[in-house]
Amino acid sequence: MEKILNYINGEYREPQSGEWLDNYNPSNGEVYAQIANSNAQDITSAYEAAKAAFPKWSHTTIGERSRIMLKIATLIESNLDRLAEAEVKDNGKPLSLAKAVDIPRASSNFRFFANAITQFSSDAHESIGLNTMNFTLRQPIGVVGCISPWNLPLYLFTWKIAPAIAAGNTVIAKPSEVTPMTAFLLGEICTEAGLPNGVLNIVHGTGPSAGQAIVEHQNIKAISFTGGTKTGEHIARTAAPMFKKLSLELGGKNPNLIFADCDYDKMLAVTVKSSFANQGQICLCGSRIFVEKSIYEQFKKDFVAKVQQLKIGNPSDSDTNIGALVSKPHLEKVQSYIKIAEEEGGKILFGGKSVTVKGSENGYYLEPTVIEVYDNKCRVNQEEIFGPVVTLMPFETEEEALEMANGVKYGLSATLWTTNLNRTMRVSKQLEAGIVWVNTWLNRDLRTPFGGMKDSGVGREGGFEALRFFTEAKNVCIKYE
Ligand code: TXE
Repeated sequence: MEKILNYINGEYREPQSGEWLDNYNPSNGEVYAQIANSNAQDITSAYEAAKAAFPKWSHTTIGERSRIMLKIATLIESNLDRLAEAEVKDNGKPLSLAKAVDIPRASSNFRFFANAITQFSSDAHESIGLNTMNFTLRQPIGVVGCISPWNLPLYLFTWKIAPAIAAGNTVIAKPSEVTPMTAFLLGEICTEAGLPNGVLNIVHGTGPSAGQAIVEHQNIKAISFTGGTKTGEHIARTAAPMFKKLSLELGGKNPNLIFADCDYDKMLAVTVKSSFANQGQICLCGSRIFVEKSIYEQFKKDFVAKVQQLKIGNPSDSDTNIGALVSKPHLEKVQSYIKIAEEEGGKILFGGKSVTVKGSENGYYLEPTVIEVYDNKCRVNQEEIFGPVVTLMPFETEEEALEMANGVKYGLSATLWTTNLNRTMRVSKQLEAGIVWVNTWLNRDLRTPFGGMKDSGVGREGGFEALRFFTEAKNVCIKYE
């Protein structure tokens, strides 16, 4: 059986514990690989490699760093099929999605930051009349930790690694133990691209063991984490006494506000996507749909009709719209929320049941599920489900829509559908979310700040924000005569 090894100091190594974890293919429920179950000893080895690589890498010219990163981007592209197939096997997402989004985006993460670093600059402040000149140095932090989740495995893994190494840091990165395969393959690509040994070290294993060891390590001074809010809270508690820099991208319970004056057909098509893309397992999916009362009944009918047409199937089939959920425990978690919705008086308008796919009978498939709820305070509207489940509710006024949109502990993204410019401005300004999309969804320019408010996280990634996170600002103040 295939083994997923750690990539430390440019070479593949077995875990020091000698222990392995099962790697499941969610589309058929079978174990198909063994994952290194790493512990603090492996993190120490990775740290030693990263520490040794740091002086040279942090003094490598921007041009050279950029050149290597562009090569990694190109190699990801030329391995598109292999990486996409690996992602599908690990995650259960449709192959068409992995080919169109996940893998190309992983490549653009490297390409983008390879270019961004050539434009990154710092400030100078001349204290006029005082013969003093200040300038800001932006220096790499040293060895940094990147911890990523299972929903967009290579996409989010590279979203952290690329700015970290572009800025001159060396990295210890841990992908989710649920979807480690593409991170494992990235090691090979980095070696082929000529990334010096120790600049990127990829360690596999569970959160409480390998992940916790990264967060607890005294000399890893910055952690970039994407995952669940509970885990983020735990990481913050662990890291705070060591005064680490933290970037936390956590959960969401994103609202879709649909006004009667929107472009209806466009809204309908995009809302199906924003609800169910990647089986609803994207932190930016719109899981609460609020519709203006005058078009609510029409929307309900049209939305359910469109959702009915989505094809659930083996992720490798070209006509599959909805693949498998990532794991059995996750499927069970999502199903438990459908039960909660029924207990709370929600009305299942469509879906709600698990699906048996011919030839993949033991896979983790679930119907896309649409639930009408009557109170925004119900648990299915307050807690992150992170699956193919959305709720519908009508609203009468803009104020009511805003109150419901903001009436959750999360604040990651929001989508607004209207053609009224005044409303666009009013509502965008009042939404408690790090990202507001108007008449679009998941439209990403990598230069823009990305992150959430409230329990959705701390800090922003993307563009120069990420390069600022992965550097220390040092002011140099020169007095001259
Ligand atoms: O994520 P975890 P899980 C949400 C979603 C999901 C829930 C739990 O609601 O149902 O979180 O998912 C590592 N120290 N999101 O349990 O545990 C872990 O190994 C250091 C939203 O899978 O947060 C993995 O690499 N690291 C989300 C990563 O953290 C630790 C995406 C994320 O896993 C650790 C995924 C520890 N103590 C889930 N414990 C989003 N915002 O996109 C775990 N990890």
